[in-house]
Amino acid sequence: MTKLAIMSDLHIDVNHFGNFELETLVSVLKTEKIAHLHIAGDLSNDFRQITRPFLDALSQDISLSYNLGNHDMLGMTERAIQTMDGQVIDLESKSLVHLAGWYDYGFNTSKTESEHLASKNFYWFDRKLDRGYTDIELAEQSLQKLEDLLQHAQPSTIVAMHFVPHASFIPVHPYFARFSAFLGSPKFHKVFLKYGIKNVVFGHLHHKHDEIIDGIHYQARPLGYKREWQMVQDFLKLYPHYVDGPTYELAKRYRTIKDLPEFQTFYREHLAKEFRQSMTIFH
Ligand SMILES: [Mn+2]
Repeated sequence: MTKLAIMSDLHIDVNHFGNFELETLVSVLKTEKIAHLHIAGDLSNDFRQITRPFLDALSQDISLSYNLGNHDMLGMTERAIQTMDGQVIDLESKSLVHLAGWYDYGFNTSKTESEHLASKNFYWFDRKLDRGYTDIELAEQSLQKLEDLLQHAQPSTIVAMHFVPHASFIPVHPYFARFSAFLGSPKFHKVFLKYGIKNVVFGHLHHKHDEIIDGIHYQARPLGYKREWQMVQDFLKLYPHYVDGPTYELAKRYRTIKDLPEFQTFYREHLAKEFRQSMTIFH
């Protein structure tokens, strides 16, 4: 039996990961007796300079794998992305299939492809990526890759991916609706059904999800940015007088407390818990 933990969206550059964060993560993995850690994308915006040294350090203590997220692809050639994308890992009693995934605008059918592309090129992070194919083509390639990887899948096969595989997880709030086209594709769910997959873990959204759809157990426990962390909410419950303005302004709320000595102490005491809550564990 190989105990597997899946995490995603660590964003170690924005979240300023240093030795304390690395050591705390290793200690949580040891406490939980995790034999293999998989990271389902978005480690940082700089794979070579920031992510690689982190993975090298982490792999001293734990068996490790990862798939790319959109942030990891910044500055990468399409050839490097394709080479790294899509693997099957044998973990004794189960296997892990992992890939990045992509989007085909299928979560927002209210606009044309060219309208979606115009929005993307105006504000979306992925406008900085140079992949050389249309999003529709990239999603098709990813779905084909998934089918190839699932040829020998067992019911015990676990799939990890970065992008969102079902419309059920797409936020309906109007503020988020404009991003929905770039979050994933509903076609991934159909492939999982075709191959009898029972467990899928994804990331990208920075919202936690745990839901069974058509017999497929979908789980997402992304770490996300510090301003989104559970400990920020917990801290503000304990010190409500620091709540300044509407609580949905996450960035402002976090800026108010981040340098307080009380929060610094709270951070060190609660980081292990935050990491533990951001792991999906399979026994
Ligand atoms: Mn992402």
